[in-house]
Amino acid sequence: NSLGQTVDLTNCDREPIHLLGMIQSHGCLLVLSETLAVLHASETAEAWFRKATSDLIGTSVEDLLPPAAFSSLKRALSQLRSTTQVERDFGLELATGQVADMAVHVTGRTIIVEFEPSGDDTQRSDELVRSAMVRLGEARGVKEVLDETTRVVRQLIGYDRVMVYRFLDDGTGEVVAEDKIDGLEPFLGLRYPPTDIPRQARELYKRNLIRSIADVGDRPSLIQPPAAEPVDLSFSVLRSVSPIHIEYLTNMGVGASMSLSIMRGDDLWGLVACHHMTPRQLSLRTRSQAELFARMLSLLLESREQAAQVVDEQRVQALHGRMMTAVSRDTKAASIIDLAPELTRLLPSDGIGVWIDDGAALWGQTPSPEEFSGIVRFLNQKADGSIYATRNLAEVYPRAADFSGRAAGLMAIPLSRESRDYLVLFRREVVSKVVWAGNPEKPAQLGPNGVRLTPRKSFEAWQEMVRGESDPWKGNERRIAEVLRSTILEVILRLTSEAEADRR
Ligand code: BLA
Repeated sequence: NSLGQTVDLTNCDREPIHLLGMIQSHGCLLVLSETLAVLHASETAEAWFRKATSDLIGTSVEDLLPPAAFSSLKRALSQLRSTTQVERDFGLELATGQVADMAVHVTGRTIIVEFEPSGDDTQRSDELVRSAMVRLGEARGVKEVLDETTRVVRQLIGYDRVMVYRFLDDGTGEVVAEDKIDGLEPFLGLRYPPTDIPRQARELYKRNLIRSIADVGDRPSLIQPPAAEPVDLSFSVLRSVSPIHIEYLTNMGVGASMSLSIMRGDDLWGLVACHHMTPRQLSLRTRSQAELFARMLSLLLESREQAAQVVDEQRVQALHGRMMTAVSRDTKAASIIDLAPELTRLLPSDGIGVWIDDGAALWGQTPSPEEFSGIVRFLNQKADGSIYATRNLAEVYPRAADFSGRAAGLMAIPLSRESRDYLVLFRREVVSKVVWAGNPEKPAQLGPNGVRLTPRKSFEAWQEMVRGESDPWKGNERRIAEVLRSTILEVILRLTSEAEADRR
């Protein structure tokens, strides 16, 4: 390959997966010049056009296609405005009598035209998408939307397993929703390291929102003649698959795979990841419907997350009110700890500690009172009056290693401007929280990179990576904490000035 070396587990984020020079063999690909002459063709094109590849090269595509198909191609080309756009048309009759679906896009100075067999799975898909969007629109919260997503996508494409895989800030991912046939081991709730979907693959999925692998056992078709600079297949609907990923899917017993990108603005929020245990070729039309669905899902999710944020703001407001009452001139730690259930609803945590005037109160899973006072001394050294958050306290405060099972990460909100008093939210080690629920049986056959490329080993790799760490404190959670902090400071300021007025 163009990396000039073998791809293995150590360098796969550098594998140029868009430059492999091959496509999946159920279709054919032509690279055309600006004058519509064939420059390169996949080996499969011989069967599609009943011509040897050497005869195809140099031929005008007009001479290869019946008039209707050719005018469809011209129409598609006239629609193209950017290099991120792929035009499609369906049910075109080719010279061989074969009925094909076509995808057309531009890369650099060349035009890429791809043909695939037209499927018979397309009849109901428009209606399925409509009905799916209605059901999804009725799902209230984010979690409900994701659960419903796995059901409707499985209905649309008929795969054995459909998951929603969400990316976390550290590049790891979590299976947050799943719908599957009985008998498959569940992956719901499991986490995976960033390497499982390497950086360049994630970049690609941001630009091309659907990735389909029709047959994991396929022998890909070479694009001929090989070019000095391999054709950029980023937007190809037939792009062949990295051998590493093929090995992963094979080890998993998967026959076909498809992923839809869920976008949040310009970021990849997650994937709808779908597996079929045997090869399965979805028509381009059904895949286009799935892509349309994913585009609408991204918008819907964004609006649901915004709604959830409004609810959070209302909760902060409500809490503000109760804080006002709890924080008084002679505030005791115990009066704030009463708010723990509400606090943990806003800022998911496993335990809470409050430290005021050398008095401590603890709630839920926390360090012991002695350990807590050690933490407070540590915080006092750090203190600059702002919020302090870490997912791995032991890294900066080694004694925390003793209690990382109970409290691996914390977020400390200073309760006074001198910042000797704190509200501390604790999170336990995430590894001890997420457990593999599935069947520990070994897969029957393994590829050259062995067990590492299986979901179970991959899960273990994630465990290694995050050992001693809690779930990260997300940006919006820090913002909520910031609001709480200023609420509390405001109250304290008012109390101080009242006290001063009393004195005068
Ligand atoms: C791609 N890896 C992917 C994709 C998924 C995963 C969903 C998108 C392509 C697809 O739809 O099949 C990962 N799939 C998972 C995970 C689960 C799952 C985590 O079902 C869990 C249930 N993969 C590895 C390692 C490497 C790797 C260690 O596990 C490299 C060292 C590479 N994964 C890899 C590459 C791709 C990929 C290169 C891109 C494939 C492509 O689009 O060509």
